[in-house]
Amino acid sequence: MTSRPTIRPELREWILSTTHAGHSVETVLKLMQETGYDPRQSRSIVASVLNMPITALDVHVHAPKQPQGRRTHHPEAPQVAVDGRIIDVPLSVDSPALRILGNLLSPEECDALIEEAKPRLQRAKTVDTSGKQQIDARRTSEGMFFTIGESPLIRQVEQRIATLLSIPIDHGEGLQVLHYLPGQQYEPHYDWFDPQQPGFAAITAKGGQRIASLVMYLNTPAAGGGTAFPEVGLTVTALRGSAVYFSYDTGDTASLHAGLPVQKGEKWIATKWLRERPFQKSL
Ligand SMILES: O=C(O)CCC(=O)C(=O)O
Repeated sequence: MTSRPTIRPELREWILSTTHAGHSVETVLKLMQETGYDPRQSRSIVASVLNMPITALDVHVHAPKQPQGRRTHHPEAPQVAVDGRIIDVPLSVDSPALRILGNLLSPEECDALIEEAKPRLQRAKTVDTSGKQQIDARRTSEGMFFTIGESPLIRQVEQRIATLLSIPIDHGEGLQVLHYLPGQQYEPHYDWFDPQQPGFAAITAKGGQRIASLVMYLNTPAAGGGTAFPEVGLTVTALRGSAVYFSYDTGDTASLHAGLPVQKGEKWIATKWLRERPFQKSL
């Protein structure tokens, strides 16, 4: 059994504010050693303050620095022809790089995605700090994941996204469909994985970091249910067949977003998260 080190409140505060400001655990340990802490003592203090096992620090300190992988291409023209469809781009934001995409899916594709998803819905989960899926009060919808290329419809949608954003299909996680009823929501969050979390290495071992998200609206809720970007001051209206695409770097706080509570009716979305490296084994 290891005893917990005694930590001065100012040191605890400094470690928390330094890591929350985006500095790595490695930097914190280096700075502590420069001011006289011995390496073992500083490791044990940092692990205790960040509430992580000492061994998890090795993930941060000794992990080989991965070169940044592939990025998505942001649609720039007001209209983009993909797969025989004209996709409208009525609104662009620079930070985060965000595009509203009109007419991305046909009404028939939206309805078919809902029907394929319905029998497999379960309470939606989030990824906890160790990389495990968990029930989370911040996310009260029901959801399910398709596997890549699972059906002709899924293949068609995945190919359209890959062409539109110039990113191979194998960089995508399986399409997730979510269903929200009145009062259900997804509280503000980031889609990128936090490198300070102990589960970061495990979550990103396959595919690397998330680099972009595409939220596609499969129906139009009677009231509420938009996607809010509080740092931008933007709420995207959920309209059947349209989507919001946004891309981000690790630590990009401008990409904070939330699924607002549905006030009346229901809301169906399909979300595609994209990784910097191939995420799928084979297609
Ligand atoms: O429901 C929404 O509008 C947003 C969904 C979302 O943020 C997500 O799935 O990551």
